Amino acid sequence: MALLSFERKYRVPGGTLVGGDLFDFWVGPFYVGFFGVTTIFFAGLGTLLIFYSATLQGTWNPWLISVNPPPLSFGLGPAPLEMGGLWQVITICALGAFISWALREVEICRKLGIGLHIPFAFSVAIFAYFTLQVIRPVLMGAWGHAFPYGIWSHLDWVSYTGYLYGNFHYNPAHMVAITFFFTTCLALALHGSLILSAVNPEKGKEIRSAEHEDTFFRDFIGYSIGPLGIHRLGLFLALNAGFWSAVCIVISGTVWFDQWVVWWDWYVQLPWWVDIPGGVNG
Ligand code: UQ2
Repeated sequence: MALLSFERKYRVPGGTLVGGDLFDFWVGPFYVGFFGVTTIFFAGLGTLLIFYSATLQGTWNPWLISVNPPPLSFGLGPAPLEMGGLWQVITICALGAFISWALREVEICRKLGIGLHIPFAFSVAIFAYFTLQVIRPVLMGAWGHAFPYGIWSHLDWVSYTGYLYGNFHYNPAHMVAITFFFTTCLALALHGSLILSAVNPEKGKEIRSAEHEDTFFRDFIGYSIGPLGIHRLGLFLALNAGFWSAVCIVISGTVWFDQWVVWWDWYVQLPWWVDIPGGVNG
């Protein structure tokens, strides 16, 4: 079936979570729904407020625009608009837009009768943002611990926050997160190259099938995870990358306050080598 007629066939009413059939329509190729309306509202308002914030800041240099959270002294209270209040409203708009976007994904999945894997996966990204901007600042007692909305300024925040704990690469959860990011790249490189190799046979030959893909890896390493398995693995790796990133930042400044290298003292002080000559105790 041609793609466009397929889309028309599956442009079915129903499956909405909110609003019944009130917003159950399409604009061009885009499904709207109640959450399409709320996405536009939050994204539009948030963007306008970023521009308003830039006028207060007095720069239109895109690298230098920065919407900053309130100073630490404001704690978890509301701040005046020009002193972090805009950041607070923009953060609410961002979360409103992200969550609306996820729920619009849910409605589309329900219409099509497919699983909820995509909104679930996107929710992990929202969770990582929520951890940085809400959970950790609340645990630490001030919105000022969240990151600013600016291209340059958020990089400065990452650098500052990293060095606050010495060398962030010693954070064990950071190590786990990076390992998942790298393994995600490995899996996608293997998968992308395998698929392209199968669908790009010599000129005039038929494209190769899943059996060829399996056989390549069985010949090569004695094991194939399979065409469904590689996608399960990919999703698992990618979601874990986001999840452990959230863990590595939320534990910094809430349950761990020292330099991260100090965390490894438990290893250096294991009883079987803590007292050897030339060891940490001399
Ligand atoms: C595979 C398979 C695919 C794939 C890939 C593999 C036919 C089209 C890439 C090979 C993947 C393996 C062996 C797992 C590698 C493990 C890690 C942690 C990266 O077997 O089935 O389907 O795309």
